[in-house]
Amino acid sequence: MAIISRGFHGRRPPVGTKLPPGQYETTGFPVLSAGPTPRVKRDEWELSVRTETGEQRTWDWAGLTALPVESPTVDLHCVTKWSKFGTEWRGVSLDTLLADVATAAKYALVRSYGGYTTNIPLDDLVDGKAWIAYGYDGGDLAPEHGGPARLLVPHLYLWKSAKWVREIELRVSDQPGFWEGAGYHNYGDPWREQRYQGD
Ligand SMILES: Nc1nc2c(c(=O)[nH]1)N[C@H]1C(S)=C(S)[C@@H](COP(=O)(O)O)O[C@H]1N2
Ligand SMILES: [Mo]
Repeated sequence: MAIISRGFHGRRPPVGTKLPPGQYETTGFPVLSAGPTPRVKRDEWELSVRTETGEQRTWDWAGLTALPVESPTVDLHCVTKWSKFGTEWRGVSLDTLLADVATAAKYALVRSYGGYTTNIPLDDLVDGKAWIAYGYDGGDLAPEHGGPARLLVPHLYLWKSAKWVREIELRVSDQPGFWEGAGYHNYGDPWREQRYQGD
């Protein structure tokens, strides 16, 4: 019988691995921010969803935290190659936020306090795949990690998980966000190693 190499050759990771190609595991929680941490007080914080017809829904802190809370435990994958397993969050599912929103949009452009933006297909924000997270590891979400609240879309590279989230604009046409417009991949699937345009 031939000797079979079980080495890691293709782009397809071994079945059962939690580590996408090119990533390494860290137990720390690095902070990656393109600018200074915006200090948004909870009593001034608001999140809006705006549709392609201009309809807008806005939640303040009391409104957000009155919604049903979920406690997802997820793995995080940053394009700078660290992955962190089993992170524990508290937040509101995007399914809950979007339940009463009528839209034919296919894309979302997410805007943060401080000016950061990122674009995500609307399909990737629904069906239990994304949250507005305001709790982390049993406590409040720290400002440097996006508190008061951030988007959490763990099946995509972590740059899609906009910290200090302020607005979700639902759009008929796609529009690149901050990193997507700077050469990063438009979609950013860590399992297909979609780091940069052309990957
Ligand atoms: N508003 C905002 N959100 C952001 C960023 C940012 O610079 N500003 N950086 C992104 C990137 S590149 C990563 S890897 C994660 C880092 O999240 P963390 O600092 O909590 O680890 O936030 C993402 N969300
Ligand atoms: Mo990142």
